[in-house]
Amino acid sequence: MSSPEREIKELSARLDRWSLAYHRDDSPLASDAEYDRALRRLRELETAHPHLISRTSPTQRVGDKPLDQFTSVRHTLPMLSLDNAFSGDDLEAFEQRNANKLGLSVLRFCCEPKLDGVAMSLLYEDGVLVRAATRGDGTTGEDITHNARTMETVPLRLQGGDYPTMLEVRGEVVIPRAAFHRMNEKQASSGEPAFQNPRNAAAGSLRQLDPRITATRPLVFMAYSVGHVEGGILPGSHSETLSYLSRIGFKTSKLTQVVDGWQAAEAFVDRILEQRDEIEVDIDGVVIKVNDFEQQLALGFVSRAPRWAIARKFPAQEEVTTLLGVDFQVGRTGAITPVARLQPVFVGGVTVSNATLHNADEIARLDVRIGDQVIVRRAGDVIPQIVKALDDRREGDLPKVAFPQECPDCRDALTRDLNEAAIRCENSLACPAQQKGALEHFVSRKAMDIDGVGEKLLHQLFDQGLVSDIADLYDLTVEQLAALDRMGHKSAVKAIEAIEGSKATELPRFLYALGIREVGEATARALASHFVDLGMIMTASRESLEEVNDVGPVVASHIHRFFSRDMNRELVGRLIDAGLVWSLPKEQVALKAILAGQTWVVTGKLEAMSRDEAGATIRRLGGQTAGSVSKKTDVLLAGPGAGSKLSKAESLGVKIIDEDDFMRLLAEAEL
Ligand code: D41
Repeated sequence: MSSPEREIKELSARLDRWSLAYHRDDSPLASDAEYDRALRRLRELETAHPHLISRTSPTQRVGDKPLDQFTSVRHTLPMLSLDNAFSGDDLEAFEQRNANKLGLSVLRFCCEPKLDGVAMSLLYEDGVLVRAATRGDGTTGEDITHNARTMETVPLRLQGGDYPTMLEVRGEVVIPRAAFHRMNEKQASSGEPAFQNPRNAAAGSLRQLDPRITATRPLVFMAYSVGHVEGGILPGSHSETLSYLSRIGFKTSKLTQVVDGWQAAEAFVDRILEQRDEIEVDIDGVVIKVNDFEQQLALGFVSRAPRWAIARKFPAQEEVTTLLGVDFQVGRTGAITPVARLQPVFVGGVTVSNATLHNADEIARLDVRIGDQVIVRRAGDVIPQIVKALDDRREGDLPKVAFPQECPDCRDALTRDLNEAAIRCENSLACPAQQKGALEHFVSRKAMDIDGVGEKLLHQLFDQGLVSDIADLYDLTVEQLAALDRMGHKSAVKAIEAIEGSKATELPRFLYALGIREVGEATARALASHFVDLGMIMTASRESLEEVNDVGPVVASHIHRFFSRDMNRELVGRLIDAGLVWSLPKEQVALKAILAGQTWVVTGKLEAMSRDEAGATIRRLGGQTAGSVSKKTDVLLAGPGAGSKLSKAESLGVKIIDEDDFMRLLAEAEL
């Protein structure tokens, strides 16, 4: 073998291995830079020696020319559909039916999350991908080989040597929720219409004639079964088949479990349903399959669905309801948010009566009218959204949603910045809604954490003219509070004590509490550790603000503008005069920086301190904290009840410690 040929083979194999570790195992073996460097080297070699380019080379995933049209594909074995179950009772009946036929009493099931995506069939000849097809009507689908080739989770060549000469792998194409949101943000910023949900986005991405478009979409293929097989022997059960598929290079669900009896299957359903919001892809149920292939064969199928499998469906994440009206709320920073008032509807496991309409662009995009039937979606932890107005059901003329011309609270004129979707009230200093918003933010848990001064009390104080800005809080007396409606002497004392107690604080908290636009907790922390001193931040130029981690020109100008207003500088002065102090960051730096250079994530329930306190302690010891586990995480501090972060850390091989370990570490640091 010539030396370029050998190098090409070695590089291809290494890139395949790295790609599998990253995509299938969530456990990278190389940095992005290393991967890119190897891929670049491979491209160089292939450009110099074009006759050595293989169709299965990692470089051959993009660049195909667009098709003129799709061709249809007949599935050798039809792609069956699934019967539905909606309750534990349905599962009991499912088991009884099948157990009776087999002369057994209890069946062994393989349970797997039902991914809410688009089914795809992949055909491998001698281990090489030769064709990809959509499910279509189950008998005939469309050839989408050109698009499937662009997906990193679709192996161009199978791993290992023990595969049949002909192997059809079936599975679901999904888009993880986080990637879906990023994708929609990108669509919006380039003026393209947003996708309704991850499944529609996946379907639309697979249906492209131009594979260069598909290549930009964050599609993931997860295998769930084998179809046509020739010239080879496969394992004897479904669960073993899934392990086999993983071994030859496919991503499969890590949540799959083998159980005995329908009760255990229903318990699995409950567990998955509980984790639903944390699982990174949309799931619309659990598929329960008789695990043994001989039993499957004996059970057979009726019309288009196997008797041996059933989809236990979850409550829908999308429902239809009526738009009753739209309210306009003024946020803390003046942004006007339209909020849809809905006929209450049960969706994603909760009753929803409000949904966000985001902004004026979104209202225009949806072209929604008051009285319309609309599709509401609640998925993950996000605020319910309206994804579509069912205009074909609209009867007669319904009123359009009119965006207000003036602030619904202070009646000031509204403005819209160039390049910004939000329409705002710029009257921040005199708009009651914004003043109240600023007060609520100031006392909130992650800001000054003034327990005992809630929203209701703040509004009362504001409406009575006792408090108009955050510094006024520190002038309040027990007598003033006790004189308010529904306020006893005891709670008045408690509230004043809480206000007093908040005076000893930390600089990052204080900065965050000021409510500067775009300055969240992380930015506040970055500012505090960079500048150490508040005075330095207040007088910093835009350029020096931009030197702080993650502070770009926009955030820098918000900070600069905030502190250039006399009113705000005065406010800070009054707070300091009232006695606000923060532990000197210089002291903090003097703590042993035993965690310097480490990134920690905290999850689960802790006994001795809250997660936020644990995070603050980690940072005081020189460590960094992050909200989610990734390959950059060094340590996961996990208390009881830790969920997806723990399993992610385990799969990535991240060091995991419990609270006892953490307390020992603090003792060593003499904290
Ligand atoms: O996750 C899924 N969406 C999923 C779909 C799954 N995990 N397993 C499935 N198994 C089958 C059989 C039992 C017929 C092999 C399926 C589907 N079918 C399916 N997907 C679309 C229609 C049917």
